[in-house]
Amino acid sequence: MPKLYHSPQSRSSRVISQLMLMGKLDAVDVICVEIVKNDGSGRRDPKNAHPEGKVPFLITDAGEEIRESAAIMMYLDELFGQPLSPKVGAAQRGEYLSWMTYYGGVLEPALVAQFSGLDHPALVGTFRTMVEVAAQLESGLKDKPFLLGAELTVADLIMASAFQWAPHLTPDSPVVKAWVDRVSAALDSGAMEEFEVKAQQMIKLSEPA
Ligand SMILES: N[C@@H](CCC(=O)N[C@@H](CS)C(=O)NCC(=O)O)C(=O)O
Repeated sequence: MPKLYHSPQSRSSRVISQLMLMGKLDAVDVICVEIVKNDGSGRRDPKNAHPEGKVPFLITDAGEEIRESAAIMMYLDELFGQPLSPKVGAAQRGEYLSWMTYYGGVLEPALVAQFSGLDHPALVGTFRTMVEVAAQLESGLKDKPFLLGAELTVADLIMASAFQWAPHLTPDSPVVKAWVDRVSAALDSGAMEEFEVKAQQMIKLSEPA
């Protein structure tokens, strides 16, 4: 069984949401770990196999280590028969891959630059800003409920997760806001909350005395 390292209310929560949506949460061994938070609280958990103590982190049945949310989410979708992405070679596969890599390559750096108040020509030159990200989302969502069309894919899960985590940074666009709401509505928020409470309890139980 693949091992997923997870910490509640973090970037690994979207991987749990994906597994729930695919009905595959039981097919993965979720190891709940502590992490160091942005405010300095928490600790690096010795149980976490990630080389820098981050989450998410996945170890496959063959022992291969996978880091980065997008890679982990694509791997899990593929492992379970691609229920949430266009098949390899099918139409829109390229568009899907673009959104998946745009997340880590552009959206996250632009979002972090915005909330930390960083404005440097090198950052803007390399990544652009949330203004361009908002424009891309608006044009990508024109006349369709999800990024690739009628069906929700992993691309929606990862792209919308940024704004579920930081609603105040959601672009001021009715189209983008309605899409974030649609993605949230597709997820089982009750089951997710219950899971996160249990995950937190497991972490507490394993804390050093
Ligand atoms: N680009 C990585 C970022 C992973 C990441 O920074 N995760 C945070 C949790 S939200 C973390 O583990 N922080 C702990 C630390 O930095 O030590 C991904 O998307 O997987």
